[in-house]
Amino acid sequence: MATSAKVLSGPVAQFASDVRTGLCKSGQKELPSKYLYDPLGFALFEVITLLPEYGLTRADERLLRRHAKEIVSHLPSPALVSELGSGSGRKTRWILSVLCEREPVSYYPIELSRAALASCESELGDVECVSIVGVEREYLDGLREVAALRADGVHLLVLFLGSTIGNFDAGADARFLSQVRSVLAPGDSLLLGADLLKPLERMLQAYDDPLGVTAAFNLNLLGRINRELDGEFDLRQFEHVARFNEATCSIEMHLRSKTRQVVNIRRGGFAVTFETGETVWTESSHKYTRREIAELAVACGFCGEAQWVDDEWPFAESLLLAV
Ligand code: AVJ
Repeated sequence: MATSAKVLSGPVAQFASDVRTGLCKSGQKELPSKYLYDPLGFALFEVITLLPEYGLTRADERLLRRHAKEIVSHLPSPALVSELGSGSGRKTRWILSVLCEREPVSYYPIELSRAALASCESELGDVECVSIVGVEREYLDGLREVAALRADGVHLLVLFLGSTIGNFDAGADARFLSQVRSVLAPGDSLLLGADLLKPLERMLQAYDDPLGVTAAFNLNLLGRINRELDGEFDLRQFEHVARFNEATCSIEMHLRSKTRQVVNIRRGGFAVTFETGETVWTESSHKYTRREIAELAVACGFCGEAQWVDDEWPFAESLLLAV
């Protein structure tokens, strides 16, 4: 009789396979940043957005609040709204409530994090005339699903806020935006939030805050492996590192092994050796220039309709039209 090995399926199997691929690579070990957002990671990210050193989310929200009327004035009516990675949904309130002054709005947040979808539904549930339909899918799959629901003559507005675009590897941001474009019809719009290049110290502080919240957010990825894959990481044997990569113009987060250690990931059926000082790269956050955003848009089949930049924290909100 065969021994009954535990068979993994669905999202846990995918997680196990991505962790194995990333940690068993020769050279720089890595883990995909999308896995930072389990319920604990999502809650820690929400705290990050409150940190004085991390101005990104507040700048994004300020721009949307201050310019919601003007942004909406560029959009044809009726419009359907979808958001790639809604997070808590707090920033989106301003656009939705202005749109609602014209017509009832359907809003489709697309999120892999169930905790984020639940938060979004309760955060925005009180905005009158908005019906919220959460889509628990990868961004592009979700967007194709939403686009297929759209009736003739309805404008599609896609929100991609918070500089999540910056988390793609170099070149992958353009590939992703081109794929988004291919789901849209000419005249549809994309509101893109992107964090801008700023003085080095300011960028580093934002990703290595003195309270250690970002460190906890980063280390939680190992905690998640322990919880979901029965891993045996001792979180105290790793430390958070934030550094600026000049070549890619990105802040990178890494987890550095304090000692030489072998870690067993039991449900994955493998073990990983870490050398003293070796790091696992967990996130890149690219910092854009305004010119770069404009060029990216054109290369991906959009034209720039308007752009707003925050004066306290360099961050740009760009309204792009599909051509
Ligand atoms: C909001 C996903 C873009 O890269 O700034 C915050 C997440 N990472 N602190 C970012 C994050 C570390 C973040 N995004």
